[in-house]
Amino acid sequence: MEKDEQGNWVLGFQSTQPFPEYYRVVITLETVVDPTSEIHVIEGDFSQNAEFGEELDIKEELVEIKQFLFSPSKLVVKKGTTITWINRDRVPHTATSHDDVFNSRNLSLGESFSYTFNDPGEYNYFCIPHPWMIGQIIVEE
Ligand SMILES: [Cu+2]
Repeated sequence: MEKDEQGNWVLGFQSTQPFPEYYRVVITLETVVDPTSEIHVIEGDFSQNAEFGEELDIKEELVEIKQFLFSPSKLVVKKGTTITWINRDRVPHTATSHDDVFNSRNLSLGESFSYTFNDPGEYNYFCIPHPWMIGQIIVEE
């Protein structure tokens, strides 16, 4: 581990959440610990682009596609939120908006697609091979 200018320990890790990317994590330690000791983060913020000292605002959400369902099927988020869909099924699925705002194309097992919602509104989407699979994203100001 390394320390940043503020004395925070900085480490890289692969999120236990099923995000497909690595996140940088800043932990402020309230006690002195041996840097080789194992640290368990019970509560924390994470962000891909956070600067040191910046207040972290989590704007990432995950929708899992499994057993022919979008889960959660409805999400309410703030504008600027990036949503990642990941396919957990063995058959390909898509996340395709009705108005062509986003289209993941076919996602195989384990593949993911991300889209950042910068405009408030209601986005309805479905899966092209299985059009009865539907979901909704509501983006608030
Ligand atoms: Cu599908």
